[in-house]
Amino acid sequence: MSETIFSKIIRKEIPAEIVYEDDQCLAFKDVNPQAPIHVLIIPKKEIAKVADASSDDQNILGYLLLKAGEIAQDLGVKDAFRLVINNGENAGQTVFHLHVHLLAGRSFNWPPG
Ligand code: DGP
Repeated sequence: MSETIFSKIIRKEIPAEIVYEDDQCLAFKDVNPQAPIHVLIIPKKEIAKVADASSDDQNILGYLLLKAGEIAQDLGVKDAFRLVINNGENAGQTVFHLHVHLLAGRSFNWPPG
């Protein structure tokens, strides 16, 4: 995959409001928040989208969800949050480095738009 702006955020070449980091993932505030809390959780490994993940990525995919739950707890929203992963342009993906949106702090509709 070609590199995205998220690789630059991982390397700290451009700033981001980081809320969590370890050797496998990074979580930072979305620059265009869609809810009072809107955090992106990304693998440090460059995977363009869910559909491009392989069986080698099984652990990191699960890890991102576990971390999402922990970050929600740290942010005080563990009882009500929404996780979104857009896969592909027609599903709303604009940055082709896999990311989990963690949204909280308002009510959400179902079905999603
Ligand atoms: P998606 O549409 O699912 O690909 O979401 C991409 C998100 O990434 C979008 O909500 C805006 C956010 N975003 C794009 N560029 C930057 C950036 O440079 N910094 C931060 N913090 N967020 C970004």
